[in-house]
Amino acid sequence: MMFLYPVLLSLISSGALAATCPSLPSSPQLQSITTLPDPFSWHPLQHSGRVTTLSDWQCRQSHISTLLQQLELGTKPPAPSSVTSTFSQNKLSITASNAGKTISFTATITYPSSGAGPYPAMIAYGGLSIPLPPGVATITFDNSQIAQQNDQSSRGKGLFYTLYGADHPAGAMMAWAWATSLIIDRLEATPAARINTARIGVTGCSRNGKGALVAGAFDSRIALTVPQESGTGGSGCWRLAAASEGAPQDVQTAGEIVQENVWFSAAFNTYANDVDRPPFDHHMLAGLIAPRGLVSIDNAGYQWLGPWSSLGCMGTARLIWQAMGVPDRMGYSMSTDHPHCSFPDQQRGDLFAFINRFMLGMEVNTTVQKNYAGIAFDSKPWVNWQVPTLT
Ligand code: MCU
Repeated sequence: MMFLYPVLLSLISSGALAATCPSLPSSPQLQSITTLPDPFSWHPLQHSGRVTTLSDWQCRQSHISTLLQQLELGTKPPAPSSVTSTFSQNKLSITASNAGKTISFTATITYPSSGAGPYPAMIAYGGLSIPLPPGVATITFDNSQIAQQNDQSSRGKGLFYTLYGADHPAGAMMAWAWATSLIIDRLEATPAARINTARIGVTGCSRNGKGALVAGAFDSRIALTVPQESGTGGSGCWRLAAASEGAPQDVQTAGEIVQENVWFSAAFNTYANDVDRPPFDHHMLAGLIAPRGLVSIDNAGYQWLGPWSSLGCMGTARLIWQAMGVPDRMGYSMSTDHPHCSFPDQQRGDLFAFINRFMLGMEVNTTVQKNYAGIAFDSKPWVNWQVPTLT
């Protein structure tokens, strides 16, 4: 005992012992929650008290990640047994094999016109629809080739499902997140590509914005996540969309979204008309990104996107960064009406502050909470929990 004591002390101070994290029950008992769920409660784990320390919060984040995968998004598989890549000109061609199946896809890099690299890089689903300051590379890949997203008939179609089988539980967004992680893996292994993998961003607009949020939530190497006009299923919360539907025009809801497309796991169909049941909402999906950088770019011009829902949902998400002591790492910008996915000048400074800080490493102020359209969200009926100061 005498000589074990110093070992014990050093284990505690290194965090190795503090990292005990109880596992969730395999079929958690869900209860109906009509407000935005408390990110800092342990529900549905039977546990007294709330999350109070940063190490508890890490554990709780892993629970939230598991629950989101189980009930909404489907599981993200680890990199398959064999992944190789070749790099030529500006193309990274990736080949992945699993259980006798092989697929290939390509990511295309557009380099800044000056400097030698390694460069920070923004991964843009389907193509870039935000401006970037000089010095940032762009990486595009065809996410719809990885998992199709035409309509309900797209379920199980795309390269991801060729590899893992058409009945894999991952919805399209989780399949794209998997491909995004593979791209980052191969960039790490390919110095000739001259990308600084500690300064990766991910973005996309609309449906691809929903996907960008998921990618950022499920790969901790992504330094900055930029969902653009992602609406319901992205920066919006299911419960808020349900509450604002029909007032005065249609807001997209979970019930509609699962009919329209295959962005979510088929497992989510059970909850699409019962959105009070999942022990999370999208403030907690966003909260998986904390303490990394997130800036949500939204557009007040389309009721279908649920602007009130996005404003309220992301404002609530920011409380998670606040609890971690870093509220300025999460930004919000809601523009006035403009055409969908055409980035307005109004939001340029808000976006660039985040890129400058998290991708270009500049010391800039990222306290960005912009609501140009002046939408009012009263959090009182929706947030009935206190924000802890995690220690
Ligand atoms: C905002 O994202 C979607 C929306 O969820 C769909 O209902 C609509 O059909 O398409 C939007 C989109 O991706 O537009 C490009």
